[in-house]
Amino acid sequence: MGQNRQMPKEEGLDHSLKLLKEGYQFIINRRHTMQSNVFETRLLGDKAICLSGSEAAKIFYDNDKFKREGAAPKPVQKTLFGEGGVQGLDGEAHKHRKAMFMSLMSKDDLQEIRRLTKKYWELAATEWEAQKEIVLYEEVKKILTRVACEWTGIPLDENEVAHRAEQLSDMFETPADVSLSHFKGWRARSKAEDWIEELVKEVRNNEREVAKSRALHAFSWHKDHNGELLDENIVAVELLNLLRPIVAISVYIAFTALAVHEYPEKAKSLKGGDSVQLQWFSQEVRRYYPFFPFTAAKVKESFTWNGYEFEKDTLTLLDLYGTNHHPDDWENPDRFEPERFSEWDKSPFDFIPQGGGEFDIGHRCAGEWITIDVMKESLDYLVNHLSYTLPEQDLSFSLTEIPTVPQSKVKLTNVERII
Ligand code: HEM
Ligand code: MYR
Repeated sequence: MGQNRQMPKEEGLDHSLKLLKEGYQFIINRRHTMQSNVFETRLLGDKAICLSGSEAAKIFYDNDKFKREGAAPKPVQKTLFGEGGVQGLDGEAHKHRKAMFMSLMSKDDLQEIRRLTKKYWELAATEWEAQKEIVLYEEVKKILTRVACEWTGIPLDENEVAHRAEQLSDMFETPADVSLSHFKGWRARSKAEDWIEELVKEVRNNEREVAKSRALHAFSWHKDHNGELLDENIVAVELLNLLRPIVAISVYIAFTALAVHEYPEKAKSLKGGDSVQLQWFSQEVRRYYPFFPFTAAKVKESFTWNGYEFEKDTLTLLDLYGTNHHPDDWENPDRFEPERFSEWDKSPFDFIPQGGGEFDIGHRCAGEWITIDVMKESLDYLVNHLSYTLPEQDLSFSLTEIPTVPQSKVKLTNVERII
């Protein structure tokens, strides 16, 4: 046992506004100036600890050291996560609820979502052929809204697609917004919860038929670890924990199209649709481009690590983007090199765009396999089933806005299907 050390510390009353202003670079900037993967700052009026890199991630995902109850800030709960969902549970309650999600991730479920992804790309592309220009990010949100609803068993009228796509994306586009548009996210969540709750009621009253294999059925009839049906609102929150993030894959798909454009030499290997090449390219998109910036937990019981004291209840952030770019974990982290995944050892702690650790007993993203499959299917469609031109546009993306997409949202012209 070594001696206790003083944790590097950023002085000052509160740095929440700086976090919102510096975005993806907030933790990286301080890691550099303090030369430390662990430091203390002040957020939301309280002491907070920031962690980066795979060694620190191992600690963060130790269930004896960290808990999730009360960790997500209110604005994030009111827009992105919802209240009472799996993200804020611990122990047995979490394990049981997480199993409800993971039961939908079988081989057949994944094959079904790939089938739907291909089907709705094909449908959309047919329409794009008649249009002068499309905005890919906005179009893909609609494709994935159709995919998400059909995959979960949620009915969706043709004339409802654009509205629901906007509602579901307002929930992930606004959580870190300080302007009025943050409230678009609140409103969207409240309306969307009403929409889904109504469907859950209908299922429970036998007024709506839904296949047993679909999430709407599974979640509506799921019993918690005490053998009770979930509250209707909680079922709605959890169904939205499927719908919203499936639509959010559109951010990665916008970056995928950008990567194909920016790294044409690397994209050559994708011609022919080899699954391994599609996998490495998609993994590198998830590592290289910014999306989910950091995740949050609270210290469960006070402990000491590497001589630093972690005091009970301290808010702790793990830098996901920064870990994916950490020079201790990655060679030339700021180069886009899909082939690096040929040698990756599948560590659960260094490549963590959707969180790290374990799926079943930890908070690692339940939809990581879906994300990868939907990205691969979309990448294959872009590269091998479409031809298009990228007109003059601003494809730069900000590292200070959370979340971020290319400025122009990726405009395409002359879209044609390759049949
Ligand atoms: C949790 C990112 C897609 C469902 C998470 C976490 C992150 C994340 C960072 C939290 C990890 C942690 O706190 O340790 C992403 C990103 C996605 C994505 C960047 C890309 C669009 C999906 C999809 C689904 C999904 C497609 C479902 C279909 C969930 C659920 C949790 C979660 C249910 C909570 C898990 C838990 O608390 O145990 N995701 N996710 N996500 N994600 Fe995703
Ligand atoms: C999802 O919808 O769950 C997937 C992607 C959402 C990314 C949204 C980025 C904003 C995250 C805010 C920080 C949360 C800290 C606990």
